[in-house]
Amino acid sequence: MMHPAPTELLDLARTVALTAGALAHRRRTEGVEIAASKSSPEDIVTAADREVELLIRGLLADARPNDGFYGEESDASAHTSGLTWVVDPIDGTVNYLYGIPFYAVSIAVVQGDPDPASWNTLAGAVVNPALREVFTASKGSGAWLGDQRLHVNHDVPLSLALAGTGFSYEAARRVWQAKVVGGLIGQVRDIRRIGSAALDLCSVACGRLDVYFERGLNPWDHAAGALIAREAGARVGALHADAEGRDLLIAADPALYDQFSPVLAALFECFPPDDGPR
Ligand code: LIP
Repeated sequence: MMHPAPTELLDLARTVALTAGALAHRRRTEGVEIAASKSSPEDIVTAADREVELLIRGLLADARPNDGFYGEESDASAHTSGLTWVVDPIDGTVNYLYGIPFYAVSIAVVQGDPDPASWNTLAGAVVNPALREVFTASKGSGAWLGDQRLHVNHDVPLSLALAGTGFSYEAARRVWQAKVVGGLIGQVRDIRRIGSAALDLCSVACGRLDVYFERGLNPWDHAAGALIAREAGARVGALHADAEGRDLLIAADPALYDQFSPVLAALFECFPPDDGPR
């Protein structure tokens, strides 16, 4: 089925993400209200998460009524056009709650179903409204921060790599993730926990991080950021030849990826996750 050029889809993603970012930022200044908790008491959703997703969903449906929608805070809807929008209205919700200026609106459009193992990501926008930063990419047209073209850091030895990662809303998994980080920290330059997978991936794209890895991400956390990292020259995936997904996501310059992934695999051997298959 014919679809618009990725650059055209990117214009829509960017416009909607900027509008949504402005609303999220305004609600932040007005005070954040926790609406509910989800998988655990730590896993909160704010009234703004829901309001921003509703706004995004409405704007996308007006512009492209036959596309599917797959968002963090509402029920999915199927496509008849072959395209699906994968949306995280506020990635970094805990940062948002605490007023830490590292949260983002993340919007991607994929060809096919919203499954990282099979989707073809055509365009993505990640907007950090607190820092007025707009990260974008469309397939084959590179990655950008505003109008600055992005490239990942090259020729970084593992021992000097600044590594980003994240922790789950499930306590048992956090304990396991901390063991892995404990085993890794002596083998890299240092670790950063930014609190938003979308911004972690954009940080790899713009060279603020050399490598990022996390286990347990949802498709909406990484859909746009993974394309932005890839278009900046990163390899994005899991261990071996696996595609990125809930089990694991790694993003880094290909040469660093090849140094990093065996180290992570060895740590997984040392500390087998106690929450099911890797
Ligand atoms: C967050 C991710 C982050 C992860 C958090 C959480 P949310 O997404 O972006 O990488 O460490 O546990 O999943 O819940 O803010 O959309």
